[in-house]
Amino acid sequence: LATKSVLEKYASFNPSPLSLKKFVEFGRMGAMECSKEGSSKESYAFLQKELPVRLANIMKEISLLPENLLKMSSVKLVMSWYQQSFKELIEFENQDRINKNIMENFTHTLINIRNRHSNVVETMAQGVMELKENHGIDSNTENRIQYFLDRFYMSRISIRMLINQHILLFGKKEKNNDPRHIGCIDPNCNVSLVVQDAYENARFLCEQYYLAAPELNIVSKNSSVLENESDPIQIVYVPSHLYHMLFELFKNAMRATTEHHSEEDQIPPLNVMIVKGQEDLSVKISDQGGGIPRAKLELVFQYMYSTAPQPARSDIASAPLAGYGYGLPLSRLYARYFQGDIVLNSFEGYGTDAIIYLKVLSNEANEMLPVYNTTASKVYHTDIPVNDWSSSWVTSHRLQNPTPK
Ligand code: W6P
Repeated sequence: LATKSVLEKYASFNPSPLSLKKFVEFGRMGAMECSKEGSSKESYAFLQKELPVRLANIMKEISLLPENLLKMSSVKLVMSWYQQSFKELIEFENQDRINKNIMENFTHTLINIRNRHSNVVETMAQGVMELKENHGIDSNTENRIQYFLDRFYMSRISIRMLINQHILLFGKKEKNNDPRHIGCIDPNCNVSLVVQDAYENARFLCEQYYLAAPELNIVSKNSSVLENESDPIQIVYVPSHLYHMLFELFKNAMRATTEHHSEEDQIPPLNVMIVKGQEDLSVKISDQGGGIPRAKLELVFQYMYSTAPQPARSDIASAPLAGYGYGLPLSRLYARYFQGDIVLNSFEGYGTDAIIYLKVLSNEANEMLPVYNTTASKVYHTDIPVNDWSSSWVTSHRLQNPTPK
């Protein structure tokens, strides 16, 4: 009962978003010997409140999920992890006489939390899949779950970002960390290098499965007025996030291309364009994989669509390239997390353009965080308004009822 009121208290605060610029400025202070101790205490003071706030906000939303989903053992398990982590964090409440011992305990607690939550995505996905198998999901429920999972996974991405930064900056140093990185942020992330790395690894999977893979062409244009046209394109970013998005898009592009041209002896290449403008960094991956009907485009970002029993589930070897997993919806969340996006444009009968947009300016790259409030809770309690445009065809493609904001 005591924990419940503490939860209410923290859930009543809005999360405080940080920009990539703030993360970097803060991390640079922490890297200097003269300010390291002060920075670590400041980080502790911030996280000691901010982490319970972010946990509490999303825990309140979990509790609004459809009843039969809350009954699933996997969802209960996830909830118990959140409760345990919340409890461990608020033990640091009111410990203002911060000493070295408390700081080390805090870092250990963060490492523990990170490990405890490492299988949250899979476990939550299992709950949704079981619900679908046992009860079936109507389109209202489906929309609510989509709305929830986007917010839930976004919250998780943000919490892990905060935890990782603290551990990397103030925990025990691991040897193989790039000294130019600020925690997991590369202030000079070379986009082309990450593109090539993601391509090579997707290509390896593709060749293993299809014994062939499309080649890669890259065209870059640095249009930033602050830089030379010949300068390599770099931005302040989390390389692992960018890699995750590119790897996922490459796998999809390769699969479509290789299957679409399986009867031919030539596979058309993937054409990548990287452009840095004043505000936007754009990466376009163009494939000639035949495209997808426009009406089905949004489906590739839907968790419920991707959790449909997949033909390749039993065949481990084919799994990495088979079906749309959670890869695309999660990739789009990574892009949106720092105010970017992923957009798909299809040319049915020809191919698909997948575009990653990122913020060039690190002060504009603010965390996008779900806020628990009455607007959010209404989505779970209100039936989605009826369509006020006549369009019978939409129904059959499950595209009606956009989630109200
Ligand atoms: C396709 C389907 C898809 C999804 C994501 C990225 C690229 C592609 N190409 O045909």
